[in-house]
Amino acid sequence: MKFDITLYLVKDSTCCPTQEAFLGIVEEGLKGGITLVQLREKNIGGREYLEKALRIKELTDRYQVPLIIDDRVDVALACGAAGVHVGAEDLPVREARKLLGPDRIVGATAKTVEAARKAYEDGADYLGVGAIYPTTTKVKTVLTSVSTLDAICRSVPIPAIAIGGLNRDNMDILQGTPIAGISVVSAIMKSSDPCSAAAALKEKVLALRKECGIHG
Ligand code: TZP
Ligand code: MG
Repeated sequence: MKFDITLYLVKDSTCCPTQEAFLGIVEEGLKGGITLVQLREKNIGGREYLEKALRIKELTDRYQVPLIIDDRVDVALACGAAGVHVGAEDLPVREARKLLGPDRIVGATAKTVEAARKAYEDGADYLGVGAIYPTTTKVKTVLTSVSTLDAICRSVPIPAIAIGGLNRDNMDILQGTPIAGISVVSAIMKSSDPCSAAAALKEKVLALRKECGIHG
């Protein structure tokens, strides 16, 4: 499946008091130019995960933005999502690909060139690399250097995105690194104006890509 990974919003709904508030922020971000959305829920059962996934999918469908489900291939299939994102402790990329078939998106986390190559060979469509900066988002991660990110970008033919603590004011660290996009939580979800925040982030990513000779 073709997808645009320029500005990838990752989020679980625990940030917001209600599901409506959560969806409202995501919608503002979509208006501002988010190109891909990941639903990332922890510690909930499959039924609740599916209900949340169906609600957010209704929204992303309206904006024709693909929805990715974190970890759960079963939930992704049940809600008709565009794909899944798997990390080191989740189903292996190869198994996710087998279950989802050739047409859906399989994203993988990679923190080393070796892991990136393996994920690519096993069928991943994109790589998430980070955390580039310390993050306040609840996530089990360690920092990944920009030089590792750069090496990963240059070692596989699939797009790689930077994630972790990124915002419009600290992205210059990515200058010269051929990323396909960035993934953020707080920079959009905690903004008082998620629409403008998304638009500014996107503009910045496009400028960084252009400097690297990546157009479009
Ligand atoms: N993986 C590495 S860092 C991170 C994930 C899911 C969270 C990024 O969140 P934020 O708020 O953009 O730092
Ligand atoms: Mg995971």
